[in-house]
Amino acid sequence: MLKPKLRPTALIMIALVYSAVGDGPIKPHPGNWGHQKAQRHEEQAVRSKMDRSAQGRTFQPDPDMPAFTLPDPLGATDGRRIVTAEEWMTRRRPEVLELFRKHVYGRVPVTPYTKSFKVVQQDPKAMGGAATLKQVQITVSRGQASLTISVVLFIPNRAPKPVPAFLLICNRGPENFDPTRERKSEFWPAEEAIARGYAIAAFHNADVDPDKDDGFKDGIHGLLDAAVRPPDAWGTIAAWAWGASRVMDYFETDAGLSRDKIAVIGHSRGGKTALWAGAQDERFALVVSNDSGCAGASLSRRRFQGKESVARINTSFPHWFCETYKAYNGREDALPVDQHMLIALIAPRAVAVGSAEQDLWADPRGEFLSVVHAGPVYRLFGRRALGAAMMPEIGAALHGDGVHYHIREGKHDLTLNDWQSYLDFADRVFGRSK
Ligand code: GTR
Repeated sequence: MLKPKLRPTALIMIALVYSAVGDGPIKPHPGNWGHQKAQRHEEQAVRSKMDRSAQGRTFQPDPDMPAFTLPDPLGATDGRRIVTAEEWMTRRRPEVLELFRKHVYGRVPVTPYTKSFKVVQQDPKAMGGAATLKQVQITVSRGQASLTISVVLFIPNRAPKPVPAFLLICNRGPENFDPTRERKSEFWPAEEAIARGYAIAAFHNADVDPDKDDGFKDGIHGLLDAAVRPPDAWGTIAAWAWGASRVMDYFETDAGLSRDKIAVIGHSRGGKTALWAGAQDERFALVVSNDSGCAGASLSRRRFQGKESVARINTSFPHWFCETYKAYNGREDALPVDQHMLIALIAPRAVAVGSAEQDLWADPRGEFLSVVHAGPVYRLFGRRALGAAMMPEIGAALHGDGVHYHIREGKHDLTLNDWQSYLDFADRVFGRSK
């Protein structure tokens, strides 16, 4: 539980200049990319301490990891190399998006539907006068059937409008985004965001699609799916991502919000969802993945004991992805993509990835390396990325100008510490840093 008044963590910002060198077992693609390119660019990132645990302790390497080769984000399927930002946007990016649709998350059906927004409650003096509360219902209908996504949104009163906003795809119970603020949760620290001049919103993923393997009968699948689902039909993660875009549709109508400064954030299965939402929907200016792990930020090809594999995730959660993804159970090397390419789809927009030291199931180093290996795409846009050599120490963050990575001590969770680091990065991305 949070205390009503939260102390912002003091930031110690120091410039950290580092050059990229190899990271153990990764073999770069036989093309001229990755490490070689990164080595030529001495990169600058700004390090910020997140908490007292940042005392030079680093994440333990995994020397026994088998070697692997990543697919080249800049190698187009016709064999040509992508060398400009324009080529990436017009040729390679659509190709990579399509690969993720076809092989991992699945395709949204083209079934027509109608959509309406209703502000069902508004309180201009919420949070002791600090914020305006809006409760919004987004209703999606097809014929007589409909589905409603309930959104809780707080907008700061003492900030010039429009304001930037964070949207949490909440994969925990709705008590985590209590509109009454009687229950407070670090998972969605609304008072902290409001104090920093951000609007903050959340919806419950189950409103869009309940998180269970029910043969895609309920939720938005029940409403929009064809009678026979093809092997690349969307899974539940894609459904939640679609839901985040419907909330964005509403945001575009709300004059209090800066439509070009919207961040989408999720934790774990919600973090996978945030990445896929941000990859597809270019209206999200900042995409935040917290402890998202397998099929989120972490590289699938890194195989070491203790992390979740493609086979395991497809067995435990057979409804999360498209059917075709199961063909890669135990065959990660055969995937035409790896997760660094999902991060790259967000370029040149901002992306933030956070890990927790004890969260080996999500593979913190694999999450870091995805950000690093999305670097060649960020560099096409002249944006600083992160070099391959150094994970930040535990309890610290690295902010590039397009990408952010942090690792904090502790276990799998979305904590106030994580949020403060993401808000610090958002301040930089949205030009709000002092
Ligand atoms: C785990 C799952 C992870 C992660 C996590 C969560 O059981 O294996 O991929 O999504 O759940 O969402 O908390």
